[in-house]
Amino acid sequence: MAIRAFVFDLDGVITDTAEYHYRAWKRLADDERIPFTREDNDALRGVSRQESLSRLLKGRSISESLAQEWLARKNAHYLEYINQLSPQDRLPGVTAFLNATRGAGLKLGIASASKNARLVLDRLGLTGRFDVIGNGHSVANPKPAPDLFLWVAEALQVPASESLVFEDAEAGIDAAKCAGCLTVGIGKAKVNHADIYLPNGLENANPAAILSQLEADRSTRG
Ligand code: B16
Ligand code: MG
Repeated sequence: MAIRAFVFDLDGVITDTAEYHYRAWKRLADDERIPFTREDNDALRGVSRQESLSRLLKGRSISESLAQEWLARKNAHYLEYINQLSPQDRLPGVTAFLNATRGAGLKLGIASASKNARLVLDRLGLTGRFDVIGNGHSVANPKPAPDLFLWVAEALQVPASESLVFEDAEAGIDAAKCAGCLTVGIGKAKVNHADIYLPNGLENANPAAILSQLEADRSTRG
């Protein structure tokens, strides 16, 4: 069984928008006098906007209409930041890695929890590089449910078991594994349960070496 598609998470893999999510949540939290730290923000990696608000509230309850107003306000702050993104905000190694992936004849997909994924990719000048873009609008159940990865695999017309997912969040690796995909964990979060772990992201990585490593691991396991 050969890998036929690479599927990339966006925030933390292709670009680092976590800082802008932090600033946007922090502005809302400060205005509403809710404590919110960078560590709190780290726990929101790959987590949907709605679930991020519940975690920020730490058990406190607010009305649905107030929740909607807060979510809209956070997103308005976030849009202010991401409207300033440019191709220079691609993470190191991303451009070369995507070119090499395409050169190797693989399909390319995005599976991001963000409802702003298309806008972010537009700003990075990367929208046209992907065959399929799955985002926060694509499915009802967010990561760690497998739904988004299954949706992207189906849209790519590649079985999930022949897709390799690149993710920086624990919830993302859990979701991809549950969908039956192979996984590459990126960065410092709890992603070392992935099939392959790349602590430094896509910088100096290459698709052929990753595919060889997967093949070698498979032969070792028999
Ligand atoms: P939005 P990813 C995720 O993107 C972020 O990591 C997470 O912090 C954010 O809450 C989520 O998207 C939703 O984003 O508010 O723009 O819809 O890592 O799945 O690409
Ligand atoms: Mg991510």
